[in-house]
Amino acid sequence: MSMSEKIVQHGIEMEALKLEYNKYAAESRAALRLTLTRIENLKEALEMTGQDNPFDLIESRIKTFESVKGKCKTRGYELNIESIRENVKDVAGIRIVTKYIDDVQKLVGLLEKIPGLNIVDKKDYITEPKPNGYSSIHLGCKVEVFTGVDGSKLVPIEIQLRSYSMNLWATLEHDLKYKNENPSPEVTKKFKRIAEFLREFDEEAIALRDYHEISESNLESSTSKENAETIINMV
Ligand code: 0O2
Repeated sequence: MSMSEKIVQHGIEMEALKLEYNKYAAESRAALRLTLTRIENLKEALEMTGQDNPFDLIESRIKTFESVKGKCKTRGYELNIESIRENVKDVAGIRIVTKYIDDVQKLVGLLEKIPGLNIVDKKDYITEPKPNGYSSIHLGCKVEVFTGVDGSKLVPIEIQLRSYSMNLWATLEHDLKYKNENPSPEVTKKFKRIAEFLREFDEEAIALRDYHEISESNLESSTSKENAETIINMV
């Protein structure tokens, strides 16, 4: 086969794979919709309690074909639909961002209770951040989707949970990696330092929140004590 024939053949194969991927992406979208509804229901139920809500931001996306191809290439996975189904577990992805770092664990505990979410894998990069400083919790789930044509299927979906500051770090680092695949060691070192600094910031934020909550409850109890004393004096 000549070089130009090979290029044409490759183009035809990629078009065929893209069509298969689009079908798979539709199943992933269905899994994403079901899961988002369950998460929104949980968020609303928590809001009804009137207590501080651990959810701050909920985002979702379906990986583009280009991004899946890139992941297969960098990870050395074969480029066919069976391999994508088997290896790329984050075609459907949800990201939950919390204000405080300890809200992440609270939410994981609640998500674990959602029936039908089927958490099959948990990667805790908060307890053990990646060497570059990346910090989040990734939950690998298998969501049952009924497709009229093929019956029911278990479709993988990844839920990422992280604090505000971890989200800021990951967004900037992702952006930089996108612009420059091989950042210099100096840049990598700086990102690691920023990650450490943000970890301290997260700990301080919890301390401030708890200090504020304790002062508020002291104030409330002293106010109610004063109120009670005023009422007794009036009697
Ligand atoms: P996008 O644009 O978000 O789709 P594995 O078992 O290793 O395959 P793992 O550990 O869950 O799975 O992580 P994986 O597959 O490397 O990355 C999944 C997603 O987590 C990434 O998707 C990122 O969103 C996020 N992520 C993981 N590691 C890093 C990191 O070092 N920096 C940043 N900024 N994000 C990270 P994509 O496909 O990279 O991007």
